[in-house]
Amino acid sequence: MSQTAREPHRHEVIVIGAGVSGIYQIKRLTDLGIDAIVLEGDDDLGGTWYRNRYPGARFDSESYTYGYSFSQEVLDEWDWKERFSAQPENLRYLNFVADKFNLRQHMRFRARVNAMSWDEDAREWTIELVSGESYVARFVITSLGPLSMPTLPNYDGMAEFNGKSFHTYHWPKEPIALEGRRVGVIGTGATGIQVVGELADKVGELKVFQRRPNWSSPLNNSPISKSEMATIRSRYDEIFAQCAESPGGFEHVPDWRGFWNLSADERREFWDHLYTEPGFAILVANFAEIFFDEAANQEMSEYVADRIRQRVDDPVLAEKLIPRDHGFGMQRLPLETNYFEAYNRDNVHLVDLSEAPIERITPSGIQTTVVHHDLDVIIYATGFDAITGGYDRIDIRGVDAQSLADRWSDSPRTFMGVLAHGFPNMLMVAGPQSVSGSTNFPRAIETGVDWVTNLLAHTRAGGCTRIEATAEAEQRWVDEVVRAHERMMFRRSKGWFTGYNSNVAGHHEGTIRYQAYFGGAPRYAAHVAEVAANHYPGIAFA
Ligand code: NA7
Repeated sequence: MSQTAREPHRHEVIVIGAGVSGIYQIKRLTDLGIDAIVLEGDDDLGGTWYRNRYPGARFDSESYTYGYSFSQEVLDEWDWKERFSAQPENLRYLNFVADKFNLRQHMRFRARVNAMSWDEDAREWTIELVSGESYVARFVITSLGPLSMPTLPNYDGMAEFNGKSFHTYHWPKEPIALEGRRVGVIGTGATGIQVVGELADKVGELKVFQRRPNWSSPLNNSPISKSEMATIRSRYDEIFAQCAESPGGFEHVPDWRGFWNLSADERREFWDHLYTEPGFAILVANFAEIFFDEAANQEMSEYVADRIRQRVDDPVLAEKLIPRDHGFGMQRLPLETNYFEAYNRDNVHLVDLSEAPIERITPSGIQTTVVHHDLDVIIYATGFDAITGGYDRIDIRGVDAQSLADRWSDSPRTFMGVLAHGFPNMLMVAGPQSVSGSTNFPRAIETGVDWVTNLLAHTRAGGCTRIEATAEAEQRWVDEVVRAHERMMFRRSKGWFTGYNSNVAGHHEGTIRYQAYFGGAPRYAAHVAEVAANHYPGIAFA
């Protein structure tokens, strides 16, 4: 039926975002027979895995710990083919899950939400799309994704570049001819490091524009054979139980022997082993002291620096690739495949922006303060307005038309990352100050979706039509988030974990935003479970 401006579409629940969390959320809601739909801005489902099509995009989490755990059928039927599966396969997986449960029928694509406002009298949200269409719902569940708002630098001349240029998040769907081309990559975060490792031997010339080096260690990916997959399948219960016990939501668990109980030689021997282990083992199966004890962290950093020196032929270049302003694991650790070896190739060059910053983009390349780099393609791997960016781009107005973006301008404030005082009936999955930004994402979102669904069921069963976190409960959670954050050494580092982004006003160095909960997934899960078991203290039902 066509819609006029006076006839909004009505549903009891509207979910915003058809990524990893939105897919599971709509499954849970429709299983309960709730009238719910998903509004998705893109033209298909998949969120992060729909968007990030850049070469080298793949999981840093073991594939079988990233997949959903909620359906035995999915676990039985889906075979992971690589330990760290790549974007095309990950998108196929999400489509497989959505199609298996016929979830597409509940999704509206090209439905980008522009604004939403709370009507206190009606106890409803009105949601306006960019297209002008509108929806009304009793409850809104935001599953916006923590990394869905890409940010570009603001260099003069960016629009005048004659070649192709794009942010990695907007990598085009159609194939790009890169063979023989002169390609520039700006940014050396997790994304830039994946791109460089993948493209080094596929392009004519690759110039990597590095403002600050990042610590990075090997991903150690490998294929998963049929028989290995069968073993994994038989161990799923154990694997997910292990993830639930690990602070990061991974199957790797910290080593509790005690950093200082071992000799320096024993520690090095252990790290030699971890360096060849898959994924985040080197971070999360390491001694916990490296996150809290400066001396422990320094020794670990020196170990990884030596590894970089061993892998990069040119000793001067190797030193430029070693971070000096933060220790190992103090920002989100990128995992790499042949990243450091790429610099041993004749066609790959590091452009150290700390020596000569970018002055402007020209029609034919990048001008630094000392030299012009001729380029055919510029890849912006410049990161995201993380965790709160997806919220800030929607004009969200709560009680008395207060703006969520204004309320969060210094730092987000939430009750367990799920509710915000002053914004009734808005439930966040993977929201700010939950653990989803700080741990293995799907493990945390399954906790989040289940919790939100149970809260909704509880609210409906009690005949209530309005829920809101109290100001006191929100403040208590913010205090807990700050406490957990202040314990971590990385509180001083410049990365998206602490809300730093030089391209976003108010997110610059020196401003700490308490974006995520760093108390660990088990503590978070226990906390939210306790709140539910005690009939939701801190939430006002009406
Ligand atoms: P990140 O980790 O935020 O990295 C962004 C990179 O881009 C980082 O190296 C930045 O340097 C660099 N950057 C940003 N702006 C500029 C400008 N203006 N000039 C030069 N360099 C710049 O984003 P990623 O996409 O790599 O990773 C995000 C997450 O996605 C990742 O953690 C995974 O969870 C998936 P800086 O360090 O700020 O000096």
